[in-house]
Amino acid sequence: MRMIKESLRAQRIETPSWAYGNSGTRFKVFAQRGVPRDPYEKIADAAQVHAFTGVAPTVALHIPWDKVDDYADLASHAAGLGVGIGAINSNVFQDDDYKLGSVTHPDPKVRAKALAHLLECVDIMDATGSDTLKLWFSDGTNYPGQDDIRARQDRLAEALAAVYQRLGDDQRFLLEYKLFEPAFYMTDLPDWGTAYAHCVKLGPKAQVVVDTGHHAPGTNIEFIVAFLLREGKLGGFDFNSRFYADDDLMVGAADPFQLFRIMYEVIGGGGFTERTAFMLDQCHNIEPKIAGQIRSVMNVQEATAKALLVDREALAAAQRAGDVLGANAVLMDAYNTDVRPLLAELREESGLAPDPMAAYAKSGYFERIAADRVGGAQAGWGA
Ligand code: LRH
Ligand code: MN
Repeated sequence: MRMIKESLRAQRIETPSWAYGNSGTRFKVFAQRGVPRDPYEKIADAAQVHAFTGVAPTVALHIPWDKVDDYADLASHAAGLGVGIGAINSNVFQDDDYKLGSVTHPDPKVRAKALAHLLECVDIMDATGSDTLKLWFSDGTNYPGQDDIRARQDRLAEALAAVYQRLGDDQRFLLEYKLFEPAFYMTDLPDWGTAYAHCVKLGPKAQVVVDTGHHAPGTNIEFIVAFLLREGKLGGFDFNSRFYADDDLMVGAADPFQLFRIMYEVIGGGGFTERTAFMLDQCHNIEPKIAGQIRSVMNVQEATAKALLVDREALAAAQRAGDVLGANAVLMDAYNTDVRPLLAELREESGLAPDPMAAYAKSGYFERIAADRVGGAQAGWGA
């Protein structure tokens, strides 16, 4: 049990700055009281999640949603609150010029504009001390014949090579794939295989990020995780959950068993290290945002604790013996174990309240920001 506790104490989950801002769907973005108006306030909210969970010490930024005049100052603001700047996320999906694509656009001028933004994000990494760039492209087409699939792959490869070239020795980029949306016929980076192939060609500083909401229904995501780990190409996760499409709901909310199976493969594949970026990528469209992040971090902790409890010797023996039911039972025993008392004990041993949700609610932080943050423009996706 001591080993399991040590592993859980060493867990690191990164929260996304945009989860603290307003978000919604094409139908409606419901504003909430107390929402941050700038990246400084977003980071203050993220610091609360770390203060009550102890395992969320970094915040991912999204550019230009988190554009500031002085990124070094933002990083020291974060440090002053006990958190650090994590992955820098590029955004080449909201500018009118990118209607037909960004780095894959038929027009070389538009491609150059998109590349310039990606390189600017590396400059921001230098300024914030971040070592990870996360690249997601909304690029795709809506109708067959709209553009040449192969030519777009050539353009994508060219841009990725230019970004790869610019990376510093201790920097890397994580390439994110997504099956569809906003494109509805063809997405230029639709699946793990396409992302993997581009990353293998580029080299060790290019890895794949698995967003758990970006697959076709029924996809065995833990297989992808096991395969990418075997290849040394799993850079990290964008954790969230979904019932239908890219719903960006709280991780583990829609399918806690899937999250358990994913963490089981991460641990078994040697991926439970600080080199794997465990990031949340969620939108709290209707629920309180800071509490939603705390709940999400706890969901990852619970899935991880259960995965760490798997009796791997017994499992390997049952697998060797071809004992199908026996093997499945070993895994289900761990999954059906209530790990909440273990995590509560671990928090108390770390000087934290056993129940972060209750402690945060009692802290009065939300009431304070709801009262203070009046006026100004609430942060959002700025679309
Ligand atoms: C795209 C995505 C990507 C982010 C955005 C906020 O769906 O998952 O990771 O840039 O959400
Ligand atoms: Mn994502």
